[in-house]
Amino acid sequence: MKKGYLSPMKIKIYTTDDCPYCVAAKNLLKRKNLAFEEVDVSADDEFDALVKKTGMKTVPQIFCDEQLIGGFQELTQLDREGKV
Ligand SMILES: N[C@@H](CCC(=O)N[C@@H](CS)C(=O)NCC(=O)O)C(=O)O
Repeated sequence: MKKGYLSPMKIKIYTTDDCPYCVAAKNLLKRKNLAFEEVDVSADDEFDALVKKTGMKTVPQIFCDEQLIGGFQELTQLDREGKV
């Protein structure tokens, strides 16, 4: 991945309320001036549907151009590598 890799991509972040990692991920994206769409999956059935789709059991779940890149930790790692 090259620098600024995420900027031309469509970023979608699945969140729940009361989720500090979600807030942190959104803050990082905002700091980088990256536009994103937030999908709140606080409702149990919505969260369960997401887990069924991705196999990932935590939020946030961050997609770039429909591809799951991971959660806050993975986003932070990309940032550390200068790729966000
Ligand atoms: N390693 C994950 C941790 C995310 C995480 O623990 N999120 C919490 C909400 S803030 C969660 O989904 N907890 C539910 C669980 O662990 O089952 C990341 O960096 O995104």
